[in-house]
Amino acid sequence: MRCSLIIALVAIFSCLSIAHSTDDGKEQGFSQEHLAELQRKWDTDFAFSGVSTFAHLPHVRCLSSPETAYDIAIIGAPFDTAVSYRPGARFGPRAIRAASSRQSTLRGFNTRAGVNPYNSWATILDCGDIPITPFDNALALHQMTSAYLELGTRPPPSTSTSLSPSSPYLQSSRLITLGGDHSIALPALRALSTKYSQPISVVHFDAHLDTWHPAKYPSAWLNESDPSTQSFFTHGTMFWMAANEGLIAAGSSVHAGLRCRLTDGDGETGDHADDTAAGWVRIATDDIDELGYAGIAQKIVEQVGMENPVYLSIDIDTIDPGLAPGTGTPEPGGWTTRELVRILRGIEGLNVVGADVVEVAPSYDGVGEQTAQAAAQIVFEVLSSMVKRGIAEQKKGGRASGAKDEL
Ligand SMILES: [Mn+2]
Repeated sequence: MRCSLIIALVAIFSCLSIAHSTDDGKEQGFSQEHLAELQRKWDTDFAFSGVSTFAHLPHVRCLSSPETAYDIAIIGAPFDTAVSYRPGARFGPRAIRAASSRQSTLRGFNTRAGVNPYNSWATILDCGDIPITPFDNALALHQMTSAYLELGTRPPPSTSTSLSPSSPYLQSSRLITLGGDHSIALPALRALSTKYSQPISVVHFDAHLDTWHPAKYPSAWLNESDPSTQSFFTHGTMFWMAANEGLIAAGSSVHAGLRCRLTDGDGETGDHADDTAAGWVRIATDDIDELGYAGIAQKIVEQVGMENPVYLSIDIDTIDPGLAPGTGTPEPGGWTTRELVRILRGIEGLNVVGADVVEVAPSYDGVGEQTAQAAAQIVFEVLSSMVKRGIAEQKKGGRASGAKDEL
């Protein structure tokens, strides 16, 4: 018995030893030259090859790999059971990833921003998707909140070195979520307000308010005989819930791109009154005709300020459905993709601590995947802004160690 136990232990340790040495090709007899040659020839992808991650970024299941550190993580939230009209945004993350395939380190320089976000100081990973139940929205909300807390509070790589950056911006990791319906913004804000111990300014691009009281939806069954408030959590009410929970910084949060119909007029008792009471400022889609894209960007920056922590939440339905039809609640008469991109460039200096691109529902998209491509472009612009602000913070004296280039 004892002898066989020893043999078994020896066998286990032998296996561990082999597994370890396989990680290090040198011990297996592979020369450094050979390994370098393999890397040079094969460790690359064309736009159309490879397993689909955002922009061919390395994929790690970060939620179950607590040792994984990053400055910026792409995370999918494939959730769409809180929608009021067309479902399908659970397939948004995979569609956006596929549409991002022409983005890579190799040709990633953003001429509008003057930066290549994939070849900079930042470690950027695709952390895969949050596994979210489609059967129970209370559990789904709990799962998403837990995931955002786990991923959003993880220290970036540079903070574990002796040359830890002095800039608070560089000391913090940040997430960009691929939605998913818009309700995913509630768990994101819960996590961010916990992380920063304060309400978060929200810059919300959307055709819709999303601050609707739950009773603004058919709610006759919501009475004392049915005390459940589960139906409160929807993709049109999550900012109402967030405001009630004190998660949103009143007076420094903005909607932009609005053109939705309202429940009961624009007066003191209407949807806008509820919205104003929660501290929001509204910029309509049509304001671009008077203000131009630069004027809209300026109005957002003036409202939010450059230092407040900002959650940037971008509903793809901000863009006209002629250009981005693959979405849950399309509203004709929106901005062009170029106009939205230029507005995003105009607000690039904000202190964005988290972001999402939501409501991409590929089953309604065109054969050219134009909606998913617009979403991938928007993620690229947001990434560029996050990296560009990091470069500015480094120049102010908070330089992170291990920076790959000066740009
Ligand atoms: Mn919307």
